[in-house]
Amino acid sequence: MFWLNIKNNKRDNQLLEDPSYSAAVIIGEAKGPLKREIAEIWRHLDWSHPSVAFYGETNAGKSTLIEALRLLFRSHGDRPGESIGDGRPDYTRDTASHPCSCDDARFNLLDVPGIEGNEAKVAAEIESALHRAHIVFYVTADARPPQSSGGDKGRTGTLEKIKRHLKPQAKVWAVYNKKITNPRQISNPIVSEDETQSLAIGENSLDGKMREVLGNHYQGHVVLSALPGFLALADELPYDSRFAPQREKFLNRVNAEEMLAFSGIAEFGALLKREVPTQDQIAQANIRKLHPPIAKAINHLEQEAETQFGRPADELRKQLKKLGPELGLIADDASKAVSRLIDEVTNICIKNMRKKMLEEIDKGLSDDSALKKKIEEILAEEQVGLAKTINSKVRAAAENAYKSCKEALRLVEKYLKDVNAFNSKIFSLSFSHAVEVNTSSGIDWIGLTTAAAAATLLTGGVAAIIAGFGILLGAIRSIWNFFDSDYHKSQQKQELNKNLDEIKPKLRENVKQALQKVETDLRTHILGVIDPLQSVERNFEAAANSVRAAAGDLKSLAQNPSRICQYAESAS
Ligand SMILES: Nc1nc2c(ncn2[C@@H]2O[C@H](COP(=O)(O)OP(=O)(O)OP(=O)(O)O)[C@@H](O)[C@H]2O)c(=O)[nH]1
Ligand SMILES: [Mg+2]
Repeated sequence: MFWLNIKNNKRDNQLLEDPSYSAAVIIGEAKGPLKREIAEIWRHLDWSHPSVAFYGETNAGKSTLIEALRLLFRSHGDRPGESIGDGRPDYTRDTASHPCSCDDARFNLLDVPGIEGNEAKVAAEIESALHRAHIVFYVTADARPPQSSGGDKGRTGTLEKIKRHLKPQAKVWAVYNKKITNPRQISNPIVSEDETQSLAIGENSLDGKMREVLGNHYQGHVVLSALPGFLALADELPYDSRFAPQREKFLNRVNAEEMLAFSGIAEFGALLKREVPTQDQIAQANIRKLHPPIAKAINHLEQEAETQFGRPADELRKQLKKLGPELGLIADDASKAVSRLIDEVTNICIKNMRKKMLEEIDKGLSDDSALKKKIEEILAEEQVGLAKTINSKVRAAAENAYKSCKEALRLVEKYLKDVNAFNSKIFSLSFSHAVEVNTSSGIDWIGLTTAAAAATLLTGGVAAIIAGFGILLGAIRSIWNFFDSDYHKSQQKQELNKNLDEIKPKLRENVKQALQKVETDLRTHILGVIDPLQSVERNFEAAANSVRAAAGDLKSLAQNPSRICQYAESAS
């Protein structure tokens, strides 16, 4: 996973939260290896000379078969049999290319090192030979189908290797090389009934398994016996050839024609000649080689588009559809709580004023100007008191709303974890960041704990209340003359009560205006909780689309042979 490489780098980690950056990284990380792989294959492609590769397990008889064919096509140089192994694995280490001709057909026979030996030593040679080949013969000395790993993760089965190596080939044949040691076997049919069954009958036969892994590019199987074919054709062996005594042994029992007929080499040579690819087939076979890495990159990009971006975005969208109305309910609750405060705080304020002012009247201050001063002080005190009450009660309402929002976000997060949206590290980072923007600062969320609270949330509101108190002061002053000492306390009280009852609706109106501003601010804030998450959803959908588009570009590339060639050429 690419972010593991760079996770310790803070700058890159921040960039990772930006899905468009991550998408670009993912696309770059898919295209880099693709270009390298394509360039490597392109380097080995041969566009003019048809090449026929012989591939298969070590010791299967590939080199022996090629020796026999070179003799058949009279294209052998000196010392026939030199390339044949001595029975130990990995005899052929480097791919040998043997030019042959038959009538007007010219082609190369590629003697490829064997699989299933010490493959590390020959893997690169096998790969490059297969890149070069236009048709492949899978040579096996076993009539049974190649084995798969059977789920053993520790090793790659022969069948899996065949699939990986030969799937990109345009045409693949199987060759069963029947190894015989005794010349007497030549009088028997080359394969037994059991072997025929094992080669061709049913899904679990050699043909069945090969077709299963290679599809219709698999052409079928051929039976032959390479060594008798070679020995029959090797009539000019050097005297010191290790095959001379073996040839003698066979010729003592059967003649060369019988050996050749038994071996099936001549028929195989005829088939090979028929199968030599034309120029068009060469080009098709070559272009086919370039497909698997493109398909791999497409597949990788499509998967990444969904796991990293698409699926998390879909799941988040589903959740936001529910979160929107839920925030609406939370905002409604907060509104109700704030509206309820209108009467509550107005009543408290009037009650306090009434109580304190009546007390002052009862005290019977000697000087009426002292009483008036006291009344004005009470008014000023209650003005501050009212703002404080409003602040603390609004804060409680906001705290409740904050808790509900946090809980709603926690449920969204839990759901996203349950549906594995957080498997995308990029998404998990972005989501957590968006939630943090909303919640990490606790109640500072809406600036209520700071000294700036009144200046932010309550700006309009407090100003309205203060302006309202001016009206109250005026109203109280209108009954100033009742506070002269000529009036009885009971009269003063009666006037004050009357006056406060008149003031009350005006104060209520002021409080209402102040709280309406609070309510709007709070509602906007609660509903706004969804905004950063909506941005996450949009950004991830856009990132998914850009990775999908990159996969789409590669798909159209894969469908256009001349563009593939241009791409490969520029990659090289
Ligand atoms: N008896 C018998 N032995 C054979 C036959 N074909 C090949 N052999 C023997 O099998 C051994 C391996 O043959 P090679 O042709 O070198 O096998 P290879 O597939 O090229 O092996 P690598 O180069 O290691 O991949 C040699 O000792 C051959 O003599 C056959 O038809 N009959
Ligand atoms: Mg060999």
